[in-house]
Amino acid sequence: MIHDKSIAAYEAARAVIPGGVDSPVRAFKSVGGTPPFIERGEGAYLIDIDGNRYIDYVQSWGPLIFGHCDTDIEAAVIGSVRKGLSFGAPTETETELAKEIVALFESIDKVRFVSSGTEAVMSAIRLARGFTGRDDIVKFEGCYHGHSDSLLVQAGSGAVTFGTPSSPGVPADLTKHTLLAKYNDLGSVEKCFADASDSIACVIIEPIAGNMGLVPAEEAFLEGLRQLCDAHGALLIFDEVMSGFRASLRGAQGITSVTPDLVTLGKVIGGGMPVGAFGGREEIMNRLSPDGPVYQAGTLSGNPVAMSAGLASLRKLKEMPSLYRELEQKATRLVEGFRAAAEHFGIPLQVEVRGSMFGFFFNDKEVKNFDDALASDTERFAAFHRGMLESGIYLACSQFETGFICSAMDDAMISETIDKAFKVFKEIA
Ligand code: KE4
Repeated sequence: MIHDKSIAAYEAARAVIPGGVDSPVRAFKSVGGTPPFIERGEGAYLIDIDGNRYIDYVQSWGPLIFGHCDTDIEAAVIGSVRKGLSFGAPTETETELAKEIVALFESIDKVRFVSSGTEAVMSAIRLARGFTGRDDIVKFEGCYHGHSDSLLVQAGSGAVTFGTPSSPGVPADLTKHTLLAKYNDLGSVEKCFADASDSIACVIIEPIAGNMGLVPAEEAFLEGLRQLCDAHGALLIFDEVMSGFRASLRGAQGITSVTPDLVTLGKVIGGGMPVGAFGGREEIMNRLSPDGPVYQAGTLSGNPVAMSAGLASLRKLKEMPSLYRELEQKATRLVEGFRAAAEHFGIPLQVEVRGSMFGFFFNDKEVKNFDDALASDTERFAAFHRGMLESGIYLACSQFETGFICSAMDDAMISETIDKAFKVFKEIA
């Protein structure tokens, strides 16, 4: 593949944008090489400015469950744009999207929209602190909840890639209120409550972790979190920014029997436009300004164009009841194909699937938490990623991310990807 134009574009970008990107993981630092600059998307494909075509398993890190340029979402956006881009005033489209989410998530009586997952989580944490009158929060090593200060502690996703899980610029005075526990290890959470029981406002978790690679929480572990939060008067927050509408039509809550007190959402609910949301029980949500004392605001929150994209996305998902089973079957065939190909060349590979989400670790041990994930062979991951990219397969550019299947992918694409993986595993064995 030729990448001359992307190489030039990357240099030009680096002159005026830090690292040449607007989000660190896009810089390909952990896999090497120049990130392709994208010209356009087309269904399941990305086309870069050098004309290279890739089957896209990233889909903008999750939002594009129908692939690129979905005609229904496009029509909704164009229709909305023609009425104006933004009003800074209420529109009925916000109410319509809120009703769709409330109808799907029994844990959500009311929901507020913001413009990113980070904003959704930051606001949910403030609401939990305001509702309980407590300051401390519990998060899990390897879980990523966006880049707000309190949560950039042992975070996953790009923060891991850069080896600075606790970023400079975050005051220790702030992170002293962030207690760390180990994923799938209830004893580590019991210890947090033993040390700080009456000061813990909430426990926040990705119920299906997608930012240390794909690592689902065990059902008994989630049940234990529920019991601990109830026993100590803390709120349980499910961060479903990624898993919401990706693991199932009801996110992880469509798979686990555990009900959280607050939920954060994003990605798919914007259909590719900037949308985040947080929701929960009415008694908690009513504490939010303007009815309640907990302040939270945003100029472009509930932007009508973004709402229209999200509404079209969710309404389409509701009309396709068999979609998640089909996507899960494709995801399973893909990673089982990867595993068989890797093992043929003596390369140990752990694989995982939840709905349309898939992950694989270059690791000879099952991955149950962040320490397990960190023991993966990231060099071999990088070599695999480079080989697949050069073969026209666009995978998440870090071992600590998750891949996605979209409805625009057919069985031939999955077979093509497996065939190409076989060749790359042979090269890197
Ligand atoms: P954003 O602020 O990036 O919209 O959402 C933050 C966030 C919150 N919670 C979870 C569970 C998330 O996965 C994310 C963001 N996910 C990453 C991908 N691992 C976004 C990609 C990026 O940082 O560029």
